[in-house]
Amino acid sequence: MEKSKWKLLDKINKPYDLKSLPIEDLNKLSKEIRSFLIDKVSKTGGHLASNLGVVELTIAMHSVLDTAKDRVIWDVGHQSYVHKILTGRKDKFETLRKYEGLSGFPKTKESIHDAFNTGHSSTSISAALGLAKARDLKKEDHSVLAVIGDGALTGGMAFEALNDAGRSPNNLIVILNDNEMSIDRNVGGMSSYLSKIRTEPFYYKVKEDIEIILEKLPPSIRGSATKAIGAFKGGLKYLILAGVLFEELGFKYLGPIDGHDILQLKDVINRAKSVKGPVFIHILTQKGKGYYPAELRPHMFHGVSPFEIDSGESISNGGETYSDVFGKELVSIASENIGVAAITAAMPSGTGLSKFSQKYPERFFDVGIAEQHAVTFAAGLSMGGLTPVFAVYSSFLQRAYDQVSHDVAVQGLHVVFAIDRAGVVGEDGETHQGIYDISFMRHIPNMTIIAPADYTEFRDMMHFAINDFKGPVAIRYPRGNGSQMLYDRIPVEYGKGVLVTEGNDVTIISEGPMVEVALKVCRLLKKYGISAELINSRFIKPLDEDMIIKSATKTRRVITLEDNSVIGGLGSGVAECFAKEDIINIKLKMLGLPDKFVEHGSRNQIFEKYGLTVEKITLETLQFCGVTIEGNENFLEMVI
Ligand SMILES: Cc1ncc(C[n+]2csc(CCOP(=O)(O)OP(=O)(O)O)c2C)c(N)n1
Repeated sequence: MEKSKWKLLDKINKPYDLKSLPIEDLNKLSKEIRSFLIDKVSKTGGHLASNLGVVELTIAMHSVLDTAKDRVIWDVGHQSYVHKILTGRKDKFETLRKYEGLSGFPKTKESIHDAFNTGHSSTSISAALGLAKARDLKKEDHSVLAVIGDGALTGGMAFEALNDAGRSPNNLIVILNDNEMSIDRNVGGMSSYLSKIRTEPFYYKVKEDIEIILEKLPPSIRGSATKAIGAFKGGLKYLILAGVLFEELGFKYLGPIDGHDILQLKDVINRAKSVKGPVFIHILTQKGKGYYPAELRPHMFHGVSPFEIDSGESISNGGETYSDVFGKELVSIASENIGVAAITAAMPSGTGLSKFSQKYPERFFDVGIAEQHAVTFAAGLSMGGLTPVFAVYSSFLQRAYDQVSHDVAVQGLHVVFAIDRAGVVGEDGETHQGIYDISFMRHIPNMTIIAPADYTEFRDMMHFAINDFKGPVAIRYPRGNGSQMLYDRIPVEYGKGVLVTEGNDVTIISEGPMVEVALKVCRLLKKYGISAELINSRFIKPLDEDMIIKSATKTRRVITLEDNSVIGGLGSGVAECFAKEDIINIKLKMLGLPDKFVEHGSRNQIFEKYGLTVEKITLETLQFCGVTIEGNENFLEMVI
């Protein structure tokens, strides 16, 4: 058997094993954990840089807490790998983010050490306050901590929670992990404020010194001295600034602390545990620490696919993605249309907007992790005469449902929602699936929703949505790659679908990337003597009802195929159309994602599980058309 490289780590099977380790060993352990993380994540892919930055913090927390009882909420949760390693899950690390393997985020179902599921940003302080209130009402006795990054602190929910928690009497510890980075460089006034504190780190020291002096004074004069110095400290904090904002909100501010010094971290967490009421610990860390390529380019190692350890280079060259096509085309459109503005909520590289940000910095807006603000801000830009394009991942747009409806759609404003990562996302799993956007956008009055089947259609749709159309419009497109062109180019026309293939036995109505799948299904069906009519809906709202009804009344059998939840999706739209037009005697089958939170795994595995592969859809369609096949399990071999 190969000898393990991680001698100390091998002995850590539960957090308790840390308690007896001297500081030298804890420091050695942090090195081993970094090497373990780099080794494993280079194979599985995942969130590397953020985890490298919290190694000492996580070791310190587990040295002074008992997370089987004490509750720690990791904001976003992408930085919880070290926590997973130290809480008995290191042997399963090869399965990280894989189908039926460890999740890349905290999951209460996975371990008693995971206190609350996370995935979307800025929820930790709210959840922690809830847990602290519940603890106190039930007269229980344990600590509650929220660990939040400076990026996540830009989200509105974090401010709402600080505002509420600060005036609460409940013991609660918020640890701000400040590495000056969101995925890309952090932005905004709060970020500048934190930078100022970074450069003036002596306030904590001064406060500490005063407290030590007070403790040493004889009891007879301690009271009046404390009062006098309290007034002085009040002035001092304004003078020196550090943490005054958090103190004014009602927190006791401790910091800034070197987030890579385990002894200091243990000390400050222990101190915070003894404070009554809410405490705010501000620690300074380096994202990507200990792995040179990640230190150099932390944004590239925020979320990575498998990579070569020596060079840091990605192993797979994924080719051009939908986000790449979007980014390039937007730059091109903006060169002619000077009213186009691009908005991101802290994801310039992920959404493909980096080039736009360099070329048109005055028309580019990174608003922080603030999807709600981004949408209403876009509404303002639109009202002011610009054409805003908000590029956002499908699952994060969920945050801004009310703003889409109340601020954009009610006023019929021309805002373009570029919904990236729509459909099944894969390894990030249930919190990140983009399988609900059709459902939560479709019923909003005034909203138009389109989805391209290939890159050519995507570019044409972007021109349509930005230059030709006026009103709220969403273009949804998937993660990863697509095809350049599936069929001859047909201009995009409002409300018009495309009849891709003609047939008589069954109508397949599909959207976005599922059109390519459906095309393959149609070819297979032909081998079984079934002639299928394929409609690319293009417009999910409004549907091309004329085309759909004409085809359905011919074939009398309709299958809808989408990479959205079947509830409220394209299929629902088709069913509503039949109901509205009083079309009867049509068999309708809806294929898509089920009514559940879809787990993590590769996209192919998820499609396989939920019956959305070419083979499974073909089989389903054959049965739907009354064609029975002997020995279904050998179907794949039979058709190839
Ligand atoms: C609502 C929402 N929007 C966007 C994201 C994508 N996202 C994941 S982590 C991250 C940056 C977090 O930065 P920070 O909190 O500072 O943590 P760090 O990775 O720097 O440790 C972003 C934007 C998300 N998870 N949730």
